[in-house]
Order: sequence, then C-alpha cells, then structure tokens
Amino acid sequence: MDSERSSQSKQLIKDALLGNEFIKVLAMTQLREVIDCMYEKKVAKNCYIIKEGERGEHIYVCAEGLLEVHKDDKRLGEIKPGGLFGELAILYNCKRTASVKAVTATTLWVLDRRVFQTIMMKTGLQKREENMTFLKSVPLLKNLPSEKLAKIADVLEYDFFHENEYIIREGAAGDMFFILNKGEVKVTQMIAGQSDPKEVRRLKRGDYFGEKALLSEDRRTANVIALPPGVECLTVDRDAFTQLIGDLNELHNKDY
Ligand code: PCG
Repeated sequence: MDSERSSQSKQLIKDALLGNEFIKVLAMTQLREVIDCMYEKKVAKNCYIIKEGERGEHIYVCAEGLLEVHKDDKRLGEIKPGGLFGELAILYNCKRTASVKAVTATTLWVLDRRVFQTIMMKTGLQKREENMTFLKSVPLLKNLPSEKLAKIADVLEYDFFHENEYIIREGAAGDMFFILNKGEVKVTQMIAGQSDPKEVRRLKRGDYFGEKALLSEDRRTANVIALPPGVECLTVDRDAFTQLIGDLNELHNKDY
C-alpha cells in the first residue's frame, strides 16, 4: 500500500472510530494502536460479513462499497464507506444483534476482538503505572508503602477545572480530597471586617488541598480557584481518604 493511500485509510478509520458513540472514549494512544492493528479485507457481492446470533470476533470499518444491515427478514439500514459496525458484540460480549451483507463488492478494515481487548487492557495498566509514578512524586505521600499507594491509584478519579472555576468554596460542605496533577490554583479566604476574600497562597503540581473539611470540620475553610489555563486534579473521596491518607502526620501538623 503506498503511503498516501495508507494515510487516507488511517484517516477513514480514525473518523469512523471517533464517530462511534462507544469507541470514541478511546484515548489517543489507544486509537493509534487500534488503527495500526487493523487489516484490509475484500468481500464479494452478496456475501455475509456478520450473521445474527453468532459470536462476534471482529469490529469493521467500511472502506469501499455498500453494505446492508438486517434482522430476521427486516432491513434495518445500510452502511457506506466510513461506517463502523460490529462493535456491540465485542464491547458487550453478546451475540451478533443483526446480520450485515455486502450489497456490492466491498473493502473493509478489520480489527480482531483479541487485539482490541489487549490494547484496552494494556493502556489501563499503563495508566495505573503513570498514576503510581505520580503518587510516588507527591511529597505528602513519599513515605507511604507501595501497597497503600497502589490502593490509592486504584480508587482515584480525575477531575478537570477550567480557568477561574471554583474547585472548592469556603463554607460549603466537602467530601473530596484533591492532589494537583496539572496547573496551579489560588487559595483565598474571607478575613473578618473585609468585603473580599484575600489570596493566602498558590499551589502547584504535587500539592494537595481539601484535607481540612475531611479531617475535622466538614465545611470548607477556604476557596480554591483554578488559575489559567485550567487544572487537572486527582481526587479521592472521604472514605478512601480516611482509610489511606487521613492519618499522615503532615496533615495533622499543618499550621494553617
Ligand atoms: P478545606 O477542606 O478546608 O478546603 C479548602 C482548602 O484550602 C483547605 O482544606 C486546605 O487544603 C487549602 N488551603 C491552602 N492554604 C490554606 C490556608 O492558608 N488556610 C486554609 N484554611 N486552607 C488552606
């Protein structure tokens, strides 16, 4: 395959994957791997590509030709170049929910179930490794044993905030602990006798916040606001915080 053809095909597959509700959640690295693992297959006119009720082994993207989808004897629709199909049985591990037949001679791009599942699993593991590496670099957590860090890596979630967004509001109830992964925040607090909150500090990657409401008071004691261009945090909920992080001395000895 010459390189222009190859890059056109790659774009077709990419658009098809990103246009699909179920598959567009793939991360960019996964997407690239999936595209690289797809292979071409020619199908003659009137041949069946998928038969209802069978076990699904492949996901397909139509590159050229016209396909027809039907269930029992009812025609459900057609698939043209750029259309993706066959994903439901793979994603939900169920039998094929309809049949797909080539109306004309057709060229397809094919992805094997095994390959798809391996890519999804591998990138899940890579993400976990990345989280562990980051957690080890957080000064607050540096003395925690690996087992505890691994437990934190398993329960943490990601949260994104755009610039000037309030991540925490002073006085509100709070159930979340935050570790800053990308960007910076400013912390502001109301001072008795003044009308506007005053900035008390800025926090950067590797810093944490939100511990106070989880340790003693259940109300937030300051505002935390995302600075431009926005912020990514790892978040841990109250239960996991209490079990895994809450008894660290540093938190209890903090003097603000
Ligand atoms: P919490 O739960 O009260 O929510 C606001 C957070 O801002 C607070 O926990 C701290 O993690 C963080 N913070 C950073 N600097 C300060 C400070 O000087 N005073 C207070 N009260 N909180 C601060």
